[in-house]
Amino acid sequence: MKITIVGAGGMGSRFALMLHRSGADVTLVDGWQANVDAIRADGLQADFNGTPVVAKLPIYTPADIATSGVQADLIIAFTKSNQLADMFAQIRPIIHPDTYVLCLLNGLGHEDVLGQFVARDHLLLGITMWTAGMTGPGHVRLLGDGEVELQNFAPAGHAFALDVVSVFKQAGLNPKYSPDVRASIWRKACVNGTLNSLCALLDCNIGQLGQTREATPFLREIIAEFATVAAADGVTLDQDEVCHHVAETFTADIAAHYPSMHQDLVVNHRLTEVDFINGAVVRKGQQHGIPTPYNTMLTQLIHAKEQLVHAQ
Ligand code: NAD
Ligand code: AOT
Repeated sequence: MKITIVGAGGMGSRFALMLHRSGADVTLVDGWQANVDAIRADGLQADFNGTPVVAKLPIYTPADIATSGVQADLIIAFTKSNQLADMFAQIRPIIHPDTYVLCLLNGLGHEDVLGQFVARDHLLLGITMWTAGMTGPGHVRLLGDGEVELQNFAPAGHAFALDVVSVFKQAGLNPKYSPDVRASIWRKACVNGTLNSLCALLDCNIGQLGQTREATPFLREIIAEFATVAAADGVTLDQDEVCHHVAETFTADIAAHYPSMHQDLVVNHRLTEVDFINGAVVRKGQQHGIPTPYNTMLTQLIHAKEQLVHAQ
């Protein structure tokens, strides 16, 4: 299976490295010129659980890929949410009728964006509990374990989704075929809707958030709003189970992780994905007449902080 990963940031690099080490044919596409230049010059450099690893991988800019002759059986999307539409508009020339696209971004509603570029029966959706962080152009830190849940968006994609599960298993990515990927996506959105925005606002990692007295009440209120809106969207979430799932991270290996929204806003002064996480719940709540005061305030606070740090 020829795989092209679009978005060679922390997560795209993790998946590229792990797939490459298992023998898969992997090509990268990235829009950050300094990152492309660094990977071309010195390879992708990773701190892989404490071991320095270098992988020589082909990498193209979105403008170059159209004329590169690169063929992909599978394109894995790993941009940030706010980069997805623009990236896919640029790489459209490499999406052929038999190309599948797998979206593993955090957040809600990406199928609407990708549906403009790929047929429903060639779209796969999923989530991942792996983590990653960039430490500079061409450099990533990859710690701990994780897993992937994925499913074909339409029945015709079933066999290919199983092939992807098998390729990911070979790479040690701990994949599972999800029987209900919309529920998987909402459940993961609850992880990000609590940990990402709170850690970015409080400037702390997951473990430090968990040590505050407010952490559990915050989780309950935010997740209750997610669950009410999800139900109106046709997805049932078990609130107690999801609260437990999120709270487990407070004392797990992942406790030292600074969520990607913290990396964006606090460390790199970049615009965040909040409109696709808490903000998406606010918008969907409005459509269904469901009040979402916690998610509204979190979205507003993140946007205010984006302005204060002049995020771009
Ligand atoms: P990322 O920010 O590391 O990379 C995304 C894109 O932004 C890449 O094209 C990258 O080159 C570019 N970029 C990164 N830093 C930049 C900088 N300083 N200046 C200019 N461009 C820069 O994104 P990610 O963390 O890999 O996340 C991709 C998706 O995966 C997101 O939807 C995210 O929420 C999700 N996710 C992330 C993690 C995590 O631990 N990082 C875990 C699970 C899911
Ligand atoms: C995360 N982190 O999803 C992953 O940083 O965006 C992120 C992210 C798995 C479990 C807990 C947090």
